[in-house]
Amino acid sequence: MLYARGKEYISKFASCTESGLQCSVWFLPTTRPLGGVKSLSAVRWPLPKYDLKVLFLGFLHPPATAFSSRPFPVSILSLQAISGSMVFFRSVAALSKLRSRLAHQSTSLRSIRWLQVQSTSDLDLHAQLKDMIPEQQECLKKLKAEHGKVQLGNITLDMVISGMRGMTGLLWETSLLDPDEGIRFRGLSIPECQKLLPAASSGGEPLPEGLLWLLLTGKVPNKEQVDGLSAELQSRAKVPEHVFRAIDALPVTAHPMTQFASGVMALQVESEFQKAYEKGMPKTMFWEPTYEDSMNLIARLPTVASYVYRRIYKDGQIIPADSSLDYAANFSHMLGFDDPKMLELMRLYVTIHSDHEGGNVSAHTAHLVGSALSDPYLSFAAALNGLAGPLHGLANQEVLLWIESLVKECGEDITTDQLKDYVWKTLKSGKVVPGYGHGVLRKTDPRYTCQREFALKHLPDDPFFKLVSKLYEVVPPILTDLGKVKNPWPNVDAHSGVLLKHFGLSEARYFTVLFGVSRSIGIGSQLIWDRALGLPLERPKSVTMDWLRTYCTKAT
Ligand code: NMX
Ligand code: MLT
Repeated sequence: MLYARGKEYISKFASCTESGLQCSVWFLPTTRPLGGVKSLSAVRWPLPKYDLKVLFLGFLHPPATAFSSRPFPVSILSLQAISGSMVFFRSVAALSKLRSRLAHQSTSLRSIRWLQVQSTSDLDLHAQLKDMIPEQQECLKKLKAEHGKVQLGNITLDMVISGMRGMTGLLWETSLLDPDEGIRFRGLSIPECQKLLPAASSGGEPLPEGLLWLLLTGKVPNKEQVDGLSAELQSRAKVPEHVFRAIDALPVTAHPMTQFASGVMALQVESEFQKAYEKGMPKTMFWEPTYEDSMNLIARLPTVASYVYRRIYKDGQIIPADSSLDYAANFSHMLGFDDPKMLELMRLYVTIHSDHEGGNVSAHTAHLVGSALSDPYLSFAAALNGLAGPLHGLANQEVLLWIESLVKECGEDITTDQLKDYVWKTLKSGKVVPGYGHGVLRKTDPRYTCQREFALKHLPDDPFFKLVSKLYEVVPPILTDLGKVKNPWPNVDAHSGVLLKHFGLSEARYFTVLFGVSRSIGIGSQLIWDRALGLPLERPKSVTMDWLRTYCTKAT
């Protein structure tokens, strides 16, 4: 047992030797698993023989480990010798060896998120995946062999006829949603991502490329890796001419989501997966062309999306890409918005809309369509059509239109009573209050909260932001009074529109396209893993009302 920083202790969990170099994993029990990253990374322990410094940090999710009977997050510190570059590279090898040994050693350790990596090949995302995939395939195989018959819950008739709410039925590696806490991307909450993922400038919003890296590998990338990925996406971003012509075939009045989804369908002509499948390839290779398609798709969407925007709202005057900019900033630039604060907003926007576990309509659709071995373009186009529904992604459009019609009716200086009347009027007309409620969340969406924080920092006096804040006070009690709404709190869509409007992107009907560009990051990442893990065709059982009646009568 060793002591570090006063009261806290670290304890060696496992170690191995590679080329004479010892490599160890240490646990640091803490209730703030990620809070101390900076100070920890500066800590040195005078361990015998080696000058060790913390280079890696991850944390083990509850439940409790061998070190405690109560559940607490545990930081895992992988210590590495730093006495010379040779040693450095050998220690990387040692760490990899240790890592795969640990994965087999303990079931609880499989939930470790390895958050830092260091080596030259680590700059290559594809190489990293290639490394990780066999390990993850083994994990899944073992899980199935050892626990295949374990029940995850009881399916009730209610679940069957109420949109499968609460029914666990999908494997989705990239993110997980907690009803109270909200989304975690590979184990990291939004504030943790804001703290840990590289930003364009110090203290800024996370770069979505960093999130893409995290979703794909489970590791927090460093700035060098993110810059490399930005460059890779840029190199893949060329959109063939026929895509623009396909969009041009639609009337300019067509909904932006229709134009966008049509553009994605036109991109499908380029599918590597389809070509490779037609030629024939072993199942173990499926993930490779899926990777190519997903990365190309993610890279090309900003160009297609901005084309749609400029075509509809700016007389078709296209703005070329700026290769000096990162993914989100370049997207904003191509749309026509170069205010540095807007670039920051776009980075935050694209990061937080990217993934929301697997059961939401768009993600689930992509997963389902992909399970038929339809390529990522076909799968994602299908997802976009789900995202275009008003109960899902289109809600961001609905929110701004709803607030604008409120202002038109009552002016900007609206009283609380007027607001209440407006909400009730909406409900009595048979409509939902857009931006409120959720199929899984039972508290305020952390994506709402981080957008609110952005507004408080950058546009505290914006009249529409003030209205959104007032609605936050007025709507939840009314929805609670209705008695049937399971979650009266705001979701991501309640806030996004007023931020975009503040910086001049005020065309509400376009908003869902932005959501779509971002969602490609989560969907694309998971599609790669779907194929890497060899997930099968999705085909749940359906039954008739007669079947249910007979079954339930017999059962009771
Ligand atoms: N306004 C009015 N009624 C609502 C609302 C709302 N915001 N939210 C739920 N309800 C109603 C819902 O329509 C249902 O009524 P009924 O029994 O008469 O059919 C009842 O409350 C129970 O619904 P819940 O179980 O609370 O919610 P459910 O899981 O079925 O639906 C949403 C979730 C998100 C579809 C629903 O809350 C909603 O329609 N919200 C408004 C639209 C919205 O903001 N969607 C965006 C979701 C996030 N996203 O980006 O995708
Ligand atoms: C999403 O981001 O997909 C929405 O919040 C809807 C959901 O999670 O069901």
